[in-house]
Amino acid sequence: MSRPEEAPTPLAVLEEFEEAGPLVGILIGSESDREAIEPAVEELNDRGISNEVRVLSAHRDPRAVAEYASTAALRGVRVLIAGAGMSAALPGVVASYSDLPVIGVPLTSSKSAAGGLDAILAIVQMPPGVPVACVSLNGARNAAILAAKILAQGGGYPGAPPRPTL
Ligand code: RP5
Repeated sequence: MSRPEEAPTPLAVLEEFEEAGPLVGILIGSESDREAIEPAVEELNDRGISNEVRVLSAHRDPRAVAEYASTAALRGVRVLIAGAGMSAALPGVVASYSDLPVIGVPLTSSKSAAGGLDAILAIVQMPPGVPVACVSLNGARNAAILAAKILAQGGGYPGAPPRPTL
């Protein structure tokens, strides 16, 4: 009788990545969101907290969002910030693919139907079991401060994989 193939360990999977990720991963749904998310980057940089910004749309590039979110913890990322406008599905989709805490930032958009209220509702109204923290409209700086507070609690959660030392 043949033995079932062993699943790869997290470290084996980690070897596929060229380098460890930062502590905070920031996603935005569009290049047009970059200016609005910049205060989060500045706040994290001021605090010496490593971060990266990726432009990935939940609607236009769902596979890339799934790949990023489902591998973030393995790369050592500890908190995810996701900013989007209009039908802002990004934070919720990210939360559905990752056990990391996700902070959503509703953003105004020139195309918004309700001055940003559409994005607020899309981010706040998550179904039970898939939580997303939501800061104020265009509250990128607050998202970074909240991320810093989460990291200050120990940078992990029960059962979290150890932070890689690549
Ligand atoms: C959302 O749609 C993005 O987060 C952005 O806020 C909004 C408009 O995107 P663009 O049409 O400017 O790319 O998905």
